[in-house]
Formats: sequence, C-alpha cells, structure tokens
Amino acid sequence: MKLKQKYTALIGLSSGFLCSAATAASYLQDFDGFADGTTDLGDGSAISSNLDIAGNPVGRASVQGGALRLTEDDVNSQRASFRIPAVANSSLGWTATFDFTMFDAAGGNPPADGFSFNYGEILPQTTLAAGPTGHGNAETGMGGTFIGFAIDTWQDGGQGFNIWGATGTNRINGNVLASGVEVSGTATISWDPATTSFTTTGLGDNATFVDVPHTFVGNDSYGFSFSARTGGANEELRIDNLSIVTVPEPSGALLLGFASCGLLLRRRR
Ligand SMILES: [Ca+2]
Ligand SMILES: [Ca+2]
Ligand SMILES: [Ca+2]
Repeated sequence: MKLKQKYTALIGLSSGFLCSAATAASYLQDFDGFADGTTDLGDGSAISSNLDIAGNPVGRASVQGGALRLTEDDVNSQRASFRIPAVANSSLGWTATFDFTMFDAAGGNPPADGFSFNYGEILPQTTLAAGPTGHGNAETGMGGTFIGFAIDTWQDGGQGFNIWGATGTNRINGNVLASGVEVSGTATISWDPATTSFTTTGLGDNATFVDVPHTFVGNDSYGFSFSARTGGANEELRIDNLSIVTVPEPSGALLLGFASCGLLLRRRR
C-alpha cells in the first residue's frame, strides 16, 4: 500500500470509529421482556443447568420475573451456568457489573454453595473442564483456563470471597448470607493485564479487592460465564442488569481518531 492510500485508509477507519462507533464493545442484559422459563435469550449466550442420572432436570436455570435465576432454594445438587460469548478487545481490559439476590429459607440447612463470575475459555458444556456436569465449579470457578471472582456462602469457616487466579490478596473471609434472609447487592469487577478489582455491596461482609496483581493472560477469544451450584444445602440465586464493557482501543488509536476526525471536520468547511 502506498503511503497516501494508507493514510487515507487510516483516516477512514479511525474517523469512522470515533464518529459512529466510539463506544466500547459491550454485552448488556437486563433479562426483561422474556417469559418466565426462558433459557434462550437469542443473543449467543447460553443458560443451562444439570440433569439427574435419569436425565430429568435438577436445576432449572431460566429467566424468572425479569432476572436470571441460576439456582432455587430447597433444591439440592443443582449445577447451573450462564455463558456469554467473547466481547471485542477483552484482552485489553474490561469492567463488569451485575445485581444479585440470594435467599435461603429459615430453618433447615444454612445456605450453599455460592457462585462465580469468570473470564476465560468458554468451552462447550459437554467438554467444560470443570465438574462432571459441565457447569463449572461455582464458588471455585469455571474450570479450563479462567480467572474467577467468587462468592462462597457455605458456612464452614471458608465462606466469603475469592479471586481465583490472583497472585496478590485473593481471599476475604466474611459473612455472606444467613439462613432465613434475602440479600441483594451489586458486584463490580474489573480486569486489565496487570491488576484486577472485585467489590460487592449489600452483603453481611463484602468483597473489597482493589487493584490486586495477577498473572492471567487475556485473549480476545475468551468469553465470560457464571457458574452456580447447590449441594446438600441450597439457596436461590438471581442475577440481573449484567453489563460487561471492554476497554475500547489503545490510547494511541484514540488520539489518532480524535486527530483525524478534527482533520475531516476542517476539510468539510
Ligand atoms: Ca431485569
Ligand atoms: Ca436455611
Ligand atoms: Ca435453603
């Protein structure tokens, strides 16, 4: 390509980016407008849950009341996942936020087990390298290659918050959810090639990880996932208002975009 052509192409690309597509790539889902029981959102994501040994559904992960219910209270041995395809430029960094509600009926067992939000390989359910049922390992992450942000509700002394894959502080023990209580809050998670952050609101204690070092290498082919489960004890988990936004472009390209857009505006006068 001759220099002049290359220059023109760059202007076209970068001004187009700035003027029509300056927003970062994103996945946004509020689960509104779907009938209760919906498991296909029609956007490339996958909501699924496990079957028992006879092939009958155990978990019934689905949209309920305008939110994604991953696990139900009073149902043991559920495994559920929600897998979201790659979002452009994820390897440069991203921020995810979502609301969650958890509930465990009074009496009986305390709540269990928890869930995670993960960034990494999104393998087909049948080959997911985590748990025999292929829905990940909930409070211990997704399996395969991933970095995971987990909330562990089982009150065995290890309840609290984890970043699976962080090399700095990766564990905060704390009270998440008591029996007979419903809690709601918001999780905010961000990742860049050097550090990661994970905070929550609304729980007894909360995640307070800020700029924790890690060695996880991102890849634009990676996707995002939730993994949740119940065991001999159980809880309801609902997710809503999920937003995943990636870093738009390296700053150099942005500056070029601004510069060339200005140049175009000038020429048009
Ligand atoms: Ca909603
Ligand atoms: Ca209980
Ligand atoms: Ca329960």
